Amino acid sequence: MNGKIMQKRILITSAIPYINGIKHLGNLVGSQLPADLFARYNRAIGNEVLFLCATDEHGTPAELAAAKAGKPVAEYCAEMHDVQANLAKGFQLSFDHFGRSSSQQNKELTQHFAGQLAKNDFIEEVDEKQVYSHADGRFLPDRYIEGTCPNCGYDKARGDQCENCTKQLDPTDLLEPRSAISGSTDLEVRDTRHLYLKQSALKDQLNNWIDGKIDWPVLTTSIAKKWLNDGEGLQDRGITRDLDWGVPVKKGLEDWTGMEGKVFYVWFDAPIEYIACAREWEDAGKGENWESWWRTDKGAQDVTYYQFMGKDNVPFHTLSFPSTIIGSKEPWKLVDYIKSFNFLTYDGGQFSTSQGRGVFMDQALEILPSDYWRWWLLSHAPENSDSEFTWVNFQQDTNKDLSDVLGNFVSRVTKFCRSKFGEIVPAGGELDERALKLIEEMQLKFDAYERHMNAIEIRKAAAELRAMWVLGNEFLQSAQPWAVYKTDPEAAAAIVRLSLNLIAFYATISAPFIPEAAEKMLRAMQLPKAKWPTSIENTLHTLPAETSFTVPENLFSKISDEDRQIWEEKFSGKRGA
Ligand code: B3M
Ligand code: ZN
Repeated sequence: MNGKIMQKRILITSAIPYINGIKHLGNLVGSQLPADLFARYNRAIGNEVLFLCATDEHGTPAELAAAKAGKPVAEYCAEMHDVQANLAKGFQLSFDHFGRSSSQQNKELTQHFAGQLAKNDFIEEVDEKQVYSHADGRFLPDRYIEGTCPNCGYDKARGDQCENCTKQLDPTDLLEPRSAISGSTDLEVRDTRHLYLKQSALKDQLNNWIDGKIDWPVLTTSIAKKWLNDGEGLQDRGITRDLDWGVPVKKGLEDWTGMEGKVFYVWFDAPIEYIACAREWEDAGKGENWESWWRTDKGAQDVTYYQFMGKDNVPFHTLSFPSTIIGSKEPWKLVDYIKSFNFLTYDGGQFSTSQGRGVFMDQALEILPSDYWRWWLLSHAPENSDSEFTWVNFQQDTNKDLSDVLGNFVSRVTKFCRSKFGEIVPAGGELDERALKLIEEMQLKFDAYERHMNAIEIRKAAAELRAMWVLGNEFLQSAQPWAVYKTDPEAAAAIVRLSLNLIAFYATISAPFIPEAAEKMLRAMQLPKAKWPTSIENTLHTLPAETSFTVPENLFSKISDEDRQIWEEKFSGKRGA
């Protein structure tokens, strides 16, 4: 090696979570957590990483949640942003910046993009009819109009669909329509003008772009292709709303005649926040030259950009946001790779925010350290199909992988060494046949691990990592340093030295999955900074003989049957009930 690694520049964004409420574990594993895994891994191997996330603060749900909390919406969003930022910290999500879509930076950029799209003739003004509520003093989006279903008589049908008989509805189809916000029946159909993004005009370009992405997950490309080519194909999208809260509709700095009092649709400004967030990052003094990450005329031509999201967000990232970027005819960076996820289900059903069913981020951290959740969620990431969280499975897997395998190895090696050689890496002895075989097998697994991490094959990467932990444990079990010590202390020293080095190795390579435990292991081995292994052979000399270490505190406690039962009960229904 010439000592100089080829450093890559990696831009990573996670779908930005809605502001209205605390996210559940299904949300977490579908975007922020795998994005963090990938960011940590890339930093560890020496790449330059910019990892961005933010809260998604606009739209009707934010307004309604604020009203429910009895707070002005700006105040509500500021508070909830801090709540989410703290939970992200609790889960060790290593964002370089956690921004806000309501930022001034995003407002300017969103208006800028709209101006460019208008200039390039990708915006159409359309007159529509919409329901206005006198009592609420506002237009009501479809889902905020309720009434009786003309098809089945269900009295809580929504303006877009009856959830009882699933019939698709228009608000005007409802019998006895009323506002879902105030219950008022004083409604009127009014004319209103909206802007549409002419995505259909970009259909061929989008198709070609997606066709070039042969290495993307099938989940991502199949969803994109479906919306591009199925049925009526790509539809133009309304990008404005009659709301107070949001980015005011403007063409750059210019007012937009006929659009007074309107804001951009939340899904128009939310992805633009990925870009604005880099500018927020710079403005907050955390870095510089944000445009070098986003403008291909200013350095971003050598950036590789990865996005992480749940499958329901894929159309917005493969069609709408690229339309915004391509339609601007400016050299903004397009995404290079979209990693998307299926859903995590909860104990035979859905996680439900409205019913408080399942485990939410704050509750999870109240009962266990983040590594338990990170490990289980990532090693069961819903990559190729939905996956299910059950308490039994969570208890079994974390007890086995974290306590019985990894934790046990670390504890046995360090304690045995302390009792026989002291808290010092013992000298003497040579690696025997068994040790050499271990190194060989470990190398194969490590190579596979790196391959899967590079390809963002998360479950496969987790399986290799687990297999490496198991190898160490099996080695210790068969090498039996405690027995060998009685007749050949030197040989036992060699086994222990190798095993202590394996702890340092495990700490380094496990850190993207379980950063807190990895940190404890490193500290115990008195290694201030982990260096990513170049080969197993080399890395096993990280701790030479005579280096001192300490026995770490217990890394993982087991989840008891009793705890499991209590939690099962507690999270089965209404949150807080
Ligand atoms: N807030 C939806 C979600 O959290 C939405 C993602 C925006 S990504 C630009 O699932
Ligand atoms: Zn119905």
